[in-house]
Amino acid sequence: MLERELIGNLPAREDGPVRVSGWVEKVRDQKFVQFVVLRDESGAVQLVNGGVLREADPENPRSDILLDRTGTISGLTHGTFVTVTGELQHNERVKLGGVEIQIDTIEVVSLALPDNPIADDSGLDARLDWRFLDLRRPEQNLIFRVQTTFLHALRQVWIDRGFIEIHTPKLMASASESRAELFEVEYFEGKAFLAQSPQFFKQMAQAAGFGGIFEVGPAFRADPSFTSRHATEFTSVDTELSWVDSHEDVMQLHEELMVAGFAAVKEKHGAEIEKLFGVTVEVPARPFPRIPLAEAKEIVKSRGYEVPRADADMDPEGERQIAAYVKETYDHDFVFLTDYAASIRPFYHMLNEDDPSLTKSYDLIYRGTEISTGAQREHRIDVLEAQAQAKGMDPAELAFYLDFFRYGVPPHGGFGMGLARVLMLMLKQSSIREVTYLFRGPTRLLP
Ligand code: AMO
Repeated sequence: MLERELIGNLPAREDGPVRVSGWVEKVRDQKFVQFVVLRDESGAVQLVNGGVLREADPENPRSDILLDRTGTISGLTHGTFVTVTGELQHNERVKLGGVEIQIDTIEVVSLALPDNPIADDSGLDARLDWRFLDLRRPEQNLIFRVQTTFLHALRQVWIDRGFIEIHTPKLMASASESRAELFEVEYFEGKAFLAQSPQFFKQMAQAAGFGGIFEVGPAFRADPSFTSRHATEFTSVDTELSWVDSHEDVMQLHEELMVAGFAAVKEKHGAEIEKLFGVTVEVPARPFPRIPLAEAKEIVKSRGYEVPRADADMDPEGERQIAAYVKETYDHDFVFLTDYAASIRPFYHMLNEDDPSLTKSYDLIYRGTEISTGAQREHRIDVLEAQAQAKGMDPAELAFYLDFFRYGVPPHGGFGMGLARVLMLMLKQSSIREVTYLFRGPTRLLP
């Protein structure tokens, strides 16, 4: 490994010789002194050259550099990667971290073309076209550090509880959720489908006796919409656990995971998020409010908005309205909407014993947007088969899945959560495109 100091560590270091590597963010070329702002993944620092010599001095071996007689520094284009050695000096007047580096040597490792294809005010599409340059911005870098911390905290909870991490196949012989929004791909002489969710395979782990499992992986939806919260490929955070009494057990696990994730992000990045995004990360209090869907619709109606179809899911405006109500009433950013009608839920959700028109399921709404769906699953094969039939599912296509339930399986439940939606809402970003490493949508397959 090339020896270098991370720029973020410099303020804590003592003055003296130092070697840093990064890319050039800015060059200010004044007559006898040059300033370069150098950035790496951890921060930015000011480099200084000159300020002492006015003309070449044969006695001073650094004379060429100090006067930039080779034009190396004045020729540095934005984005050029360099390695610099020099003298670290603390200086209170330097705004950037209170330190600067007097340049001894500068090596151009990889020169950038002079024309920067994007600027600070470029639109989102242009930024996504040049995503690798866009990701050099400190805000973007922070988003992915936040994502790493968030997922690490979730993993810690799962691991502490003895859950097993699984990786399910994304090529399937049949649909994993519904025929709608299904990508079909050529598969040798036949065809395959891209997994819309790990749903069937995470349930398989229950029949396999794994107890609790989790998966963080891609899910594919041939959804032609251009909303701020839909992608054709997204990262799905999934978990499933055995021996649940109802969806209440799943909601409790869900709460525990969210609290752990938010607490870790607040602790590690709270100050930087505040500085770069002007957003305060709030760790949600437990329990999160729970409202049955039918009641939520009544509440929304009493606020003057009627969800278009009585038998339908909440629409986006309904989600915003119920979130506003929950914020006013409980001062909470999250709400579980529960007891969805069976007519609008997949066949694998368990029905409510007291009212079989309802399912033992929920959606989790965060700041007015759905981030998750969860449920207790139907594990009794005769009931499951009847529910699949009632939904018009093709029994032949489901045969492999139904077999999971013929050889013994514990009661179980779980949820799936869109990772980008959580980050978008946590950091108050306008679209999941901002918080997805490389967004995929109906008209975007590049880069
Ligand atoms: P559902 O279809 O509601 O449930 O998806 C779960 C969560 O995944 C996210 N999501 C999306 N994110 C970005 N773009 C999309 N096109 C998109 N579609 C869904 C959302 C959503 O809440 N198998 C069930 C989960 C379960 O019951 O375990 C499922 O897939 O945040």
